[in-house]
Amino acid sequence: MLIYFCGSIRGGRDDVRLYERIVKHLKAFGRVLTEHVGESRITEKGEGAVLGDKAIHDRDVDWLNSADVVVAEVTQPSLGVGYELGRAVAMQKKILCLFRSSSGRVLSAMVRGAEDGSLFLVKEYTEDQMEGILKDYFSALSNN
Ligand code: 6IA
Repeated sequence: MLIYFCGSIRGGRDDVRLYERIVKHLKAFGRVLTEHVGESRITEKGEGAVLGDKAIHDRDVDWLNSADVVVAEVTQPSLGVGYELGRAVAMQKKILCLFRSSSGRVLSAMVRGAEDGSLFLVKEYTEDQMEGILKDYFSALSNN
């Protein structure tokens, strides 16, 4: 199982510790292609960048193409995550979006409204529910 995890980078790194925890749990279900999203050494300022933007884009789109599942933490708004989700929908990938309403934010209608009850799911959660939500999602996948 190849898992593509999306989380904000230049959109802001407020949730990087949570991304790191999500990536850690995702590793129980498959190989995470985008582990760097949860690495705190990668900042929105560009520290830790080794590739140019075109190389990052092209590599990420290739990874997205190869992924079996896309998991996105969408609480921190990010153009890149929105773009990845749009591309993933066009590729008919299985997508799980995770949103924390405790943030006080209201999720974009273009993400919330993409929910279709099968391929594209949006789950509201609190941090302590994350592990259980991932377990339920991946065990439902393996039963299909
Ligand atoms: O617009 P954003 O930067 O918030 O977009 C974040 C999303 O785009 C993530 O889910 C990543 O998969 C992807 N992405 C954006 N930037 C990068 C990147 N390096 N490396 C890999 N994936 C990326 C940029 C690093 C630079 C800021 C140091």
